[in-house]
Amino acid sequence: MDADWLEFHPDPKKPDFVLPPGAVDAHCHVFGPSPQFPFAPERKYTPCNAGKDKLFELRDHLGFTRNVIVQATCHGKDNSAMVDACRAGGDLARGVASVGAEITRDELARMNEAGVRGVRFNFVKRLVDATPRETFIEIAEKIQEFGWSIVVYFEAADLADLEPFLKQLPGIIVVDHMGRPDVAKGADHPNFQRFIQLMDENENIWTKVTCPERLTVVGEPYDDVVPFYRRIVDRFEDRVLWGTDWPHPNMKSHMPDDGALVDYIPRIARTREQQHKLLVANPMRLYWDT
Ligand code: 0GY
Repeated sequence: MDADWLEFHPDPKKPDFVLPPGAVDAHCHVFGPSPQFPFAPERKYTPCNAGKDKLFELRDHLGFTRNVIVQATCHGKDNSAMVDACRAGGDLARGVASVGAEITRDELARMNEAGVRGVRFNFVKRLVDATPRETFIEIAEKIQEFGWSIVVYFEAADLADLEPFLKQLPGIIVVDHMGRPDVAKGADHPNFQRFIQLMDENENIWTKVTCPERLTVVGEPYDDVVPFYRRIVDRFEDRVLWGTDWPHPNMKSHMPDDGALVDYIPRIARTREQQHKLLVANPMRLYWDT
């Protein structure tokens, strides 16, 4: 692994917040383990191993029932580790893949049968080399017959440029980590207001209210990110998802305790109804009822 790589928390606390029955960790990854699942030659980072057994152990420890395993860029378009984890998880796991335009219908069908229900389009320059938008459109068209959704990862400064493209995409679009707002600028900043407006005007756009540990400027317990999540959850409670982001790729400042992250949930989804939608109803509708 990279010399400055931070490994996931070895001993997360048991959360005080009791998750509702059937709760879904809708944003997590597996890394390897290599050499069984080698990392991609074109990767931008080399992580520690963090395989499915560890992920499922964490799921049970925290009190989740299900996982949505999102392909991590360190595995490029080789989805084997993620698909293997989905197969091992059975009906308790779903996946989101990274694919190229050359993907065939048979390959998509095989992944669908393993539990994959979406693709991820990544625009974060430190993670991937750029993909032409026409390629993403081609992929988006190919997945329609399977009813899959699309996860999009970008940073706040890129939203204005990406908006026309996002509006062009068919089906449900899920924006990772609220489009990574610049928390130092505050929730009233035009960039975050633009993101809210995008969700207001496009009912097919969902978001993950995830990763306070990445977005915070002041650090734990991430008080500065709370207003951002509340604005989104209060306004779009039927279009939000939550996940741990385990094993937390590329964290440099600190490694969060996953149990403490679960304890953060009632700060951002404040009623039992919001919590149920965020953790159960919404992810089930998107990833299991299709
Ligand atoms: C995340 C965030 C990151 C990495 C990846 O696939 C990935 O490598 O998603 C990041 O470095 O911000 O959502 O896990």
